[in-house]
Amino acid sequence: MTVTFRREGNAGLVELANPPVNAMGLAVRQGLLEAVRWAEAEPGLDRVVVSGQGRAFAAGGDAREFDGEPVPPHLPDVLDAIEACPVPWIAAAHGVALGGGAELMLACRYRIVAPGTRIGLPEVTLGVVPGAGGTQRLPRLVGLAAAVDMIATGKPLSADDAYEMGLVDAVADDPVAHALALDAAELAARSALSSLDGPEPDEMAIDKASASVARRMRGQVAPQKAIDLVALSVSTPFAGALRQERETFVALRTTDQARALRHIFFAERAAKAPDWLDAEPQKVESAVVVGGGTMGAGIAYALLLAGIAVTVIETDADGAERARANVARIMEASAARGLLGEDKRARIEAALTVSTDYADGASADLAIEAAFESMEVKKAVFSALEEALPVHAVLATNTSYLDLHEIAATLNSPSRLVGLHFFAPAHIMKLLEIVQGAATSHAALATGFDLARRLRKVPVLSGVCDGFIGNRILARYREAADTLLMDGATPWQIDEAMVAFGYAMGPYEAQDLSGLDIAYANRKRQAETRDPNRRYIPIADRMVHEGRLGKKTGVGWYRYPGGGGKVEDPLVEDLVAEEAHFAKVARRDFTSEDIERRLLLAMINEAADILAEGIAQSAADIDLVTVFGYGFPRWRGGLMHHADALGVDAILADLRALETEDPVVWRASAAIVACAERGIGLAEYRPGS
Ligand code: 3H9
Repeated sequence: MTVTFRREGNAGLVELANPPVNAMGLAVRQGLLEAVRWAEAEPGLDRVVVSGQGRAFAAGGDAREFDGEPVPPHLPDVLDAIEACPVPWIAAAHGVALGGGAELMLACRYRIVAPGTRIGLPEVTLGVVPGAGGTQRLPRLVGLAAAVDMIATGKPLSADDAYEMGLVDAVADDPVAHALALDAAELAARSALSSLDGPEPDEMAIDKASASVARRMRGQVAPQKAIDLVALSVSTPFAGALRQERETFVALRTTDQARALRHIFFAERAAKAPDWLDAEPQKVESAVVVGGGTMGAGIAYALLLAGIAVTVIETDADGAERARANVARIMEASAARGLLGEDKRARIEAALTVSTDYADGASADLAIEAAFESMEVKKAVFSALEEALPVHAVLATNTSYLDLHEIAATLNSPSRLVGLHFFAPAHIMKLLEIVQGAATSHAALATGFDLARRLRKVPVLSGVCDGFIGNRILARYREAADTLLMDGATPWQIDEAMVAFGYAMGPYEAQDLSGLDIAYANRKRQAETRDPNRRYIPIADRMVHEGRLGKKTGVGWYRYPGGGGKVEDPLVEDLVAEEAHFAKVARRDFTSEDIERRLLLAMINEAADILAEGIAQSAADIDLVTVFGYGFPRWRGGLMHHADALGVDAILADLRALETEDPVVWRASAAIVACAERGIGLAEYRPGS
């Protein structure tokens, strides 16, 4: 039974019982309708109290059903029946009431929530609009401005905020008991929200919401549609507006954007330790972080937030004080944003030690090395860690590029070593690449996955290769961009094309922010092993030689006068033209479509190689890496999801066409060829299959 109902005195008690979060699929909708019919037939009831079993009231419509045809009874009809029931319904919610769950509350005559409940209409984050009356009942209850803000952003409200706004009638520790104690006459006098007049017009609120989604949710279709529907509530009769809402919801469900957003939603939830791991994670109560620079301080803060005591090791006393200041700066910024209260801050400060002596971390269960990217430095760090830390401690490196196997070879027990690749800022970015070396033990891997869970990060398993999953794809993206630059495009044209695709910024602006020197050092490191037949574009090297390291030097691909916003720099165009002249390249024009196509193909082809080599476990893992670590637009579902939307046949045809231009760079990946031959998408491809 996914919905139970029983009588207690004059009250009907209805409970959603569809674990884990009471998603409102077909069985729940049928159960609710049965409960309505039961309440209608039951003599002498003066109220029906609906609540949720387990940890939530209801997480909304069952998104797993959204790929198929809608099956009746449809949620809007069920909620209409609840609203029309002669016995008044009361919502008694706890945990979360989201999407259809919040709409169920709005169909009731009275709404009570437990403290800590989150109430929201997050449909736009799944690429749809509220489809069961939310866009019409909410503005009638709380007014146009509050409703449009909540629906357009999809952000849930706290119980207190919902109460203040008038969305809920009471906040009570035991919402069901509170519902049972309500005065029956007062309850009977309450009106259904659908019978109320529409809200006062508020064009400013609508314009503000439109401007905000155009900026913050650029490229996405659902948010503006949701705003348009809320605007209808002012003067369109309820039934007609509800029909339009339903049509919009049904049409959006199967759009590419909604499919992509659902894909990422479920992929994120599926990102867990793989089934084949047969060891328990090491319990981590205290950790060592080696290196207190930007990355190390961010990692230390993330660990501290999760309740892990941290010792940051630095090379000298100045370094140790800088490390403490770096963590303090992050705390300051978090406190300023209201994310860190006084109590928690005091606890964190007490749990942080900075030191120059590895012996101060002697009781740690985990060490994360975030020191300078030099093999010699890493080797020295790990031999010191192995000497100082207990044998059970897991040793992790945050290296972005260096060979995990070479580091492991210096350890007495290489099985203790795992890669934990964080992304800057480490306390904010959700991605954690967990790198498995040939010798890495299952216990070390399990510890990495457990840590990701505690830090609320999205873990993705990666094998060992240059750059692991994410940076290896990034290197190809930049190589393809530099080739376009050499052959005729400008950095601003390339950036604009990728921003139009959906990135927050293009590859050149992004490099200016992170600094051109890091990629330069990598290219130098790779010089000896680089394929001599592969075309090499020296423009980025020349930029570094000329001191154009990016925003930190005031000039990079762009200029930043006075440390402010970016300005296109004609000197860069001259520099590029000169390099093209030296290389005897006849430059030509590229359209935005050309640019987008080439950059995406370069990334997709590299990612397909990463799959074929077994470095990534699945296409969905690559999607998570690109969305949570590299700014690939979430609403396109990640790089491989987007590739499958383009179609492997089309991708292969494009690669074959480009192969005539450069057979080394555009050689089609074996995984793409295999998918095309077998008629499957990259999502279904498994290495060795
Ligand atoms: C909607 O309501 C449309 C209506 O307006 C109109 C309809 C006609 N569907 O996240 P967790 C699964 S659209 C299906 O790990 P938490 C989830 O996949 C919906 N499944 O737990 C996972 O499965 P598994 C609007 C769902 O405690 C399990 O439940 N609602 C749904 O960290 C546990 O989830 C939303 O957008 C769903 N709607 O977080 C809310 N929700 O165990 C989306 C969850 O197999 N959901 N599952 O991996 C959330 O934000 C979070 O899941 C929630 C719980 C906060 C509820």
